[in-house]
Amino acid sequence: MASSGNPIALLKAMLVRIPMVLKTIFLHGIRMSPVWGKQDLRTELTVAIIRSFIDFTMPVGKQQKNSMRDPGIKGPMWVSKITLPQPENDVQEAVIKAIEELKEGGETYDIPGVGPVEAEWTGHRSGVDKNAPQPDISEEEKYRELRKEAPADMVILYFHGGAHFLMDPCTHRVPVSHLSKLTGAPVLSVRYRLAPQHPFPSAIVDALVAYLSLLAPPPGSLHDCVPAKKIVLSGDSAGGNLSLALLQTLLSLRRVCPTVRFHGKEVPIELPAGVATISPWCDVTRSMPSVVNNAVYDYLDPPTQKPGTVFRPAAIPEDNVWPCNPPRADIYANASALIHPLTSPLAARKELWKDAPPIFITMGEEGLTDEGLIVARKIHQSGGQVITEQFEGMPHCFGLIMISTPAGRRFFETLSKFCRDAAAGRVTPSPNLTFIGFGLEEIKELPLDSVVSLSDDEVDELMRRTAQWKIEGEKELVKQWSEKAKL
Ligand SMILES: *[C@@H]1O[C@H](CO)[C@@H](O)[C@H](O)[C@H]1NC(C)=O
Ligand SMILES: *[C@@H]1O[C@H](CO)[C@@H](O)[C@H](O)[C@H]1NC(C)=O
Ligand SMILES: *[C@H]1O[C@@H](CO)[C@H](O)[C@@H](O)[C@@H]1NC(C)=O
Repeated sequence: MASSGNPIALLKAMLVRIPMVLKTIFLHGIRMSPVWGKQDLRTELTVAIIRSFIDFTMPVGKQQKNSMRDPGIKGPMWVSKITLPQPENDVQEAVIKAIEELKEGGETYDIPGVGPVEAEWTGHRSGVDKNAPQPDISEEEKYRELRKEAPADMVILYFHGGAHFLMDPCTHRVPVSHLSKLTGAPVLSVRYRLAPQHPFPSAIVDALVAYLSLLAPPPGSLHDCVPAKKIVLSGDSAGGNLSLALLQTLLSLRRVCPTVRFHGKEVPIELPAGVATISPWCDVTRSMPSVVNNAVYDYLDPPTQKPGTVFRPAAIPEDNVWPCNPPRADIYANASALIHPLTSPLAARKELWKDAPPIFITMGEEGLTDEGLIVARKIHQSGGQVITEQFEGMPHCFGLIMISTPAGRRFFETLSKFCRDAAAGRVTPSPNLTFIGFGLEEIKELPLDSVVSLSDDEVDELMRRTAQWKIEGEKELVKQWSEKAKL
């Protein structure tokens, strides 16, 4: 997000933000801030600063590159970089079978291909200060050291967030190693393919390769075989979305393709112990009211246009990444696939959640709140097992960013407890949302059945309306594009 790695640019970036910071402090001080009573000064400043760095007007390739800057590996973490070797095409075939089984009609998508998948085993390293360099040992030796400090028999398979086109495992090492510390589990953090270069369903293929690699380690793996009942899927934002999409893929494969050929073995598709999602992005169409209503607490702004107007592509300077050929209305998927259940978990029919393992959903009072609550309600009403938690006034993924604040500590406590309980088969699902008030002072239990006023049908209608609007918009884009190509 920062503008550049060089010190002059960094200084400049700080200087231009001084007036904004002072204004925030001043308004907070005189209790005139719009979030007074729901955010403390630190949270409010964090939101304002992150918001000021988000710049969706840069060319997409540049946004992507900036967001993936590697901060290096230092301090209290072990990171062992691996490449999961390319399996047979059967993994791709399996994902396509799942998509076809779940689809409604005319969804189109690119055939993703299957390749090797890079990932990072991530764990906590004790007894070193925050700038300690990683020792100069092999990746294998790092893995051994990591396992000494993360000896649990469970594994967390982690998918980073970033709207499906930004960020990288390298940007999530701090919170991910913290999660490992609290659970005693090694975390495999996956470098899945990103849009727009690799749209839906490439990321799902990579996620499935990573999952199968845990169940049936390919030759040369550092790890031993991990039983499905000891794997917890986890992810934030788009990564939460991806972990739910992987779960839906597995659930649907159990119906249509119960074993997948993987590095010469027929691997039975078994379900993970649980899925722990952090501010999950469940509605790629971004049609729920909280996207607008909670914008004041969040650094993610609402979409700039909505159905009813003429669709216009975002005003982003072109580069070799975006717009793509043929053009799409959406970075992640063809417009026709936007409300496929594997794109938008929110679109998944209720009965699709019935056989799911326990699911944990934690969020703030943010743009994505409604979609998280609606998915939780669907899972609960379908007879599935869910634990849902919301923090008043907190922005998107606050826990990962503000680890050492009281809210961040409370966030990690329940997240890590869920992961441990899931792997031990002892999750107690709840029909209630646990609502944690500002300052952690008041904690309320609210029935999931009534935390969102929109009915499932109204949700469906909103999503369909946006998707239809983007489908029309995309048709127009493709038409202009092919006319231009003829000239
Ligand atoms: C995942 O993210 C995509 C793209 O942003 C979104 O369309 C989709 O709804 C999300 N899926 C889930 C399961 O949340
Ligand atoms: C759910 O919340 C209601 C009150 O809103 C409470 O009476 C009930 O005990 C709660 N149930 C659980 C399992 O926490
Ligand atoms: C998205 O799907 C692929 C594969 O079916 C097509 O080749 C593309 O033309 C399509 N894109 C659009 C904008 O429809």
